[in-house]
Amino acid sequence: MGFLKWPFKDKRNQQMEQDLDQLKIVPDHVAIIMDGNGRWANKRGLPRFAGHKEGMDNIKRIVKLANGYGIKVLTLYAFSTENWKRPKQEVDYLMMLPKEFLDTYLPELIEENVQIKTIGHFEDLPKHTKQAVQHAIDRTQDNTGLILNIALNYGSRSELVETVKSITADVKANHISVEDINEAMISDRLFTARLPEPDLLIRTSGEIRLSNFLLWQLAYTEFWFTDVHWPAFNEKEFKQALLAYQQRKRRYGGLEA
Ligand code: V0D
Repeated sequence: MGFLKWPFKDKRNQQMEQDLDQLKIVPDHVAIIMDGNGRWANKRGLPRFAGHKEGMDNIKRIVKLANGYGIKVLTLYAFSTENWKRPKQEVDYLMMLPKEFLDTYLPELIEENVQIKTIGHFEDLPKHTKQAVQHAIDRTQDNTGLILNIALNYGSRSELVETVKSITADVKANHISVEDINEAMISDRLFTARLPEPDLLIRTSGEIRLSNFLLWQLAYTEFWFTDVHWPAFNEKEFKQALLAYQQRKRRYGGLEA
């Protein structure tokens, strides 16, 4: 396989492929802020929805790669609690994407043994969106491959507010005392309970911020930022992020904090 291609590959590229062939250190959980769909479209003179559609199709490609690398959980920030402030027609379009994605790709995801989950305020989504997503959750609940965890109507601060309310209610009802409150209790009441914490966070499209995504859960996570817009984030970009992750972990050696 190598001999046909090698004269055309530069050294750095070859090294990268070798490192990945011997990929020993793969993150269990990768979280991605899929930014830049609108900008990707603008740059091409296309309407924003065309960027969202291409971003949607890219999810399927990245899921397949992640599954192949042995990643166990892929958490994708698809819709934040802030996104309701966008123009109504854009929100309406976005809310059709889960059904469109699942109508197109659910059979393949089932074939690939993917399990679909969500985090976020699910109840406040439109009924048609909830129905399509709930069907996919039910249909894949016994799958044992990659967990595709989609953040839908997710906001980290409101998640923490709900957690504080839930713990306070248990204190008030004398189910627990203030002294019982600890980090594990908080983690167990977040949307991400029973999932490992993300090992690697990727944000596409150049912004260097968290935008209210997984604030508690990212405390020890490695970050990877790229200028590439989400619809253009491909196998090469993904490998680059995973390689950087592996190199950082190797450098820590046994000195993991
Ligand atoms: C738009 C780029 C797939 C980010 C990707 C409602 C913004 C495309 C889903 C999806 C969105 C959701 C649930 C599910 C399966 C797929 C999706 C939204 C936006 C928000 F079970 N793409 N996608 N959901 N975009």
